Amino acid sequence: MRKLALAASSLLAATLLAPATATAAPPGDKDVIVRLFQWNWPSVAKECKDFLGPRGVGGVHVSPPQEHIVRKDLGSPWWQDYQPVSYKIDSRRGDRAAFAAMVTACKSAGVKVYVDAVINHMAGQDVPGTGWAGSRYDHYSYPGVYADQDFHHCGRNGNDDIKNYFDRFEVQNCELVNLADLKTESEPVRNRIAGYLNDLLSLGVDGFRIDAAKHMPSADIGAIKAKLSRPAYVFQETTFAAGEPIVPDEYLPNGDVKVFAYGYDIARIFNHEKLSYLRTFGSSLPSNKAVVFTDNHDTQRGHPVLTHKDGGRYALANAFVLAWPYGTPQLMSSFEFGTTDQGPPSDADGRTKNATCFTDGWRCEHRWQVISNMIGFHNAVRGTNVNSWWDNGNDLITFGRGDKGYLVLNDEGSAVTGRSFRTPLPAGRYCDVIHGDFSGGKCSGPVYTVDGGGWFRADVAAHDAIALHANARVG
Ligand code: LAG
Ligand code: CA
Repeated sequence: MRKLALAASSLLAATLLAPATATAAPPGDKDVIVRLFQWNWPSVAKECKDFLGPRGVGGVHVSPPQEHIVRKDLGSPWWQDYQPVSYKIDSRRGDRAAFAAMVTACKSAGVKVYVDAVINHMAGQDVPGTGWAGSRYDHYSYPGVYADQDFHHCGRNGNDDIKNYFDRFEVQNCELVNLADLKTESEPVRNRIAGYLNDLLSLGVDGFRIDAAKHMPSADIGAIKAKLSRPAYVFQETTFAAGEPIVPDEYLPNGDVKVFAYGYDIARIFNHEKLSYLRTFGSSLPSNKAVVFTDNHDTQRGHPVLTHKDGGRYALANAFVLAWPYGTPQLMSSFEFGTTDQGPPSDADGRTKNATCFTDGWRCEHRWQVISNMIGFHNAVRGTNVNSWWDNGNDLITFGRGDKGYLVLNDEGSAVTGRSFRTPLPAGRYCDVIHGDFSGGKCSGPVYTVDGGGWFRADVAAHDAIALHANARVG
């Protein structure tokens, strides 16, 4: 199964452009974003201080902070949070004070905070209800926030739902799975949304992941962004399937876009094809506008991507993501789920429990040794180009980054033994951060000596890797 022919058109799209220099768009000198999916505010705050800051993560992408519906009858599914009821900052993850404290803690740990902003729609419930913070609502009525005239009623398909993704009008003016679709072209609606985002900015937030971006005309997002009180980093959820009229490129004037094909392509290459195909990995979108990821909360539920369930293969794929100079890497941090709808570990009231890594179903992929150590590699090689590429025409690849880093990925079914590798690194002793942690000048794993010609000798086990970089030199 592993050696399927190179046929898929998405790979062709993925290989159009050679990777450019790493000029990621998020502000600051650290660009890696970690997505702490569904983590509550005290846990995010603690993780910023204990781990994300010290490990050189640039930003944390947190789940929606606004008041949402409550579906205890369905076991409080995770997707409650994508059905806003008001813009009160009060959710299953904590109230306004807890949110503000989290932002302060992350900022003082040097980690920027990016909020998942659900602004295309409100809830999708057909019957009246009460939201998390006590706000009453009905399908097109959110007292004090929105009333019927603020919503689209597209008049199609009987129930106003989107059916035809090849019809631009329908995708942007009808309802995404029954979610009441806001008239983002209307000035009062834009002002209301901007008011919410400005409230978050006033609490110190640095930017936004724009949920369901493709369901709003790009110009509407631009008009809302123009109302922000200060500059904010924006990355947009722009899913795309071949042939659709709405393309991610349209959204570049507003900020960055998420490249979904990247995760599908990398999964296909690691699962069925050859790592040597990674030589020109990327997409037709400019590197400094692309946010890339192996998986996110949507794709890991039912799409052909690599996830924490793939174990070592997932770690190796993320090692490549972090070593390769295309796009801004976003790392996923998940909770285990048996069914698609299953929410995060919660108490009897539906409040999300503290995230405790590696227990209670919190998978904490961002803390896996390979992945977390490769954040250090990513930061060490920032701004350098790929060089010294070598592959065996199959599943063994190696490349350098400037004179700062070198990666060997062996996804062959057998070990490579006694081989010499030529790196662009200056002579010295380097910690292999795939197998060892580097701190205080010491390495807890194997150390390799690079000679004056850049060579070192090593064995690499099957489905394994070696990563050396300038900020992990021993002695
Ligand atoms: C997104 N990005 O653009 C989120 O990443 C994605 O997770 C959101 O859908 C979607 N846009 C809307 O914000 C999620 C679930 C849906 C869920 C929806 C609203 O994937 O399954 O729909 O959030 O909660 C659910 C039910 C639907 C129902 C709808 C309205 O699954 O069957 O029609 O609620 O009641
Ligand atoms: Ca819309």
